[in-house]
Amino acid sequence: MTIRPIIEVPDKRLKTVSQPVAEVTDDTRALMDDMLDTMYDANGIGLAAIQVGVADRVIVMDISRREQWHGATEDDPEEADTGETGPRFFVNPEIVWVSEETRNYQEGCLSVPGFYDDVARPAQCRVAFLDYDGKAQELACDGLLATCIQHEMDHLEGIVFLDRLSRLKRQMVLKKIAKAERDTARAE
Ligand code: QAP
Ligand code: CO
Repeated sequence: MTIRPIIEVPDKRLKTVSQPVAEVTDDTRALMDDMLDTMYDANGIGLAAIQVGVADRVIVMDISRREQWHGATEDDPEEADTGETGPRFFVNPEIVWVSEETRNYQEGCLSVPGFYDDVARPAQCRVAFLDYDGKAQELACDGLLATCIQHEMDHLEGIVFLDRLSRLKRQMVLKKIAKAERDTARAE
């Protein structure tokens, strides 16, 4: 169990399309354990392997910890108790169904620290995947779970939530990040 460094925008590696995992092995589980430690340490609710530089189709999530994450979810009564407990692991996830109904959710990302914005996505979805033990599973997702799994699956395609904002907003965020970079470089 090791905390790994999280890659941040505008690092090009975040644009990589991740590869399917041939088989869930002890190595895959070690990666998932590290990812979970890394995510908890950073107060996150979801993390894709590419965010720690591994281009495998692997995701860890724990939305029961979302009170730790200061997104705009607190005041949503619908989300008050999702009954979610503990971590979830997804290997080679595939979306097998999405609802026509969409929903706006304020998203953040451990690879875009300090920035949050609304993204519209299908409100519900069904996901097929392999679990921690390599067993095939299917899961019906709603609310934050549906939003989070779609956000994480975007990472597997090299997509960051900024790519789903307007060009103007994306440029603004990237400029701010570049400026913050310059300021720290100068201070060193
Ligand atoms: C993806 O993101 C997500 O900027 C997971 O300062 C988030 O865990 C999907 C985080 C919201 C749907 C809704 C971000 C923590 C965590 C930050 C995260 C920060 C501290 C982001
Ligand atoms: Co993310």
